[in-house]
Amino acid sequence: MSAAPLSSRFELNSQMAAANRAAFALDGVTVVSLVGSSGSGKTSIIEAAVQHLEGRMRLATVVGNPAASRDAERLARLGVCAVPVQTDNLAANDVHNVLADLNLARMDMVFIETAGISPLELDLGQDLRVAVFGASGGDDKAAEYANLIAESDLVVLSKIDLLPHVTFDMNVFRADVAKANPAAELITLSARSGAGVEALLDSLARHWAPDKQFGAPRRAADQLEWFFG
Ligand SMILES: Nc1nc2c(ncn2[C@@H]2O[C@H](COP(=O)(O)OP(=O)(O)OP(=O)(O)O)[C@@H](O)[C@H]2O)c(=O)[nH]1
Ligand SMILES: [Mg+2]
Repeated sequence: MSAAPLSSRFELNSQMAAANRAAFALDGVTVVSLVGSSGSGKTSIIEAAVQHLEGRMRLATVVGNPAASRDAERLARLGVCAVPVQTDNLAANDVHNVLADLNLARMDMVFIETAGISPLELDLGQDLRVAVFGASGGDDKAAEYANLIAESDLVVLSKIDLLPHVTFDMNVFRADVAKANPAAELITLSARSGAGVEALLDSLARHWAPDKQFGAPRRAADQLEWFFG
């Protein structure tokens, strides 16, 4: 069997992403994808966010990677509904296949974690895309992944507690982020210490999109203190 041409793969993924977006909107759930290389710190960021929120918000997660069940177990230990998808490259179709497991009607927010950065499958039906980098990965990664940053709403540099121990020029990284996407906010945080996690949640609240095309009535951004406050 020959592989589908790239254009039809992109088209198929876009259609599934649109179907996901409609399903998320129907249940009034905001969906944030965390996209970044393996080991950049995505699961740790979700863990830190869950701990910071202290139950003020009902979260579900989809984790897509070749050993996803381990990440899902980490999140489940914190009481988060976590659905693993064993794959190298999470696509919108994979997310669609697990929608029923997410209990969307009972959720406020869904995080989707993926190390897949193929432009063909970048759209999973999320409202916001966060590009994740780790300080230990090097200050050249914003230039290397400029296309991902260009397609993202936010950029997170995690593991900043490691900055004293690694060679990392923040000015270089910051300038490359700004060059790739002048509109993207850069948030620096440490999932280990918790520094910056509140700033990330504040930023997500600012980007909150209550008016979805097909959506049930949503909470307006200025009514979100109940879970971010
Ligand atoms: N020092 C430090 N280590 C961190 C931090 N965040 C994550 N780590 C470590 O970095 C490693 C990878 O973190 P994960 O959160 O599992 O990374 P990931 O992006 O989810 O990785 P994949 O699921 O494999 O794509 C783990 O050993 C974490 O303990 C941080 O803020 N500071
Ligand atoms: Mg992970």
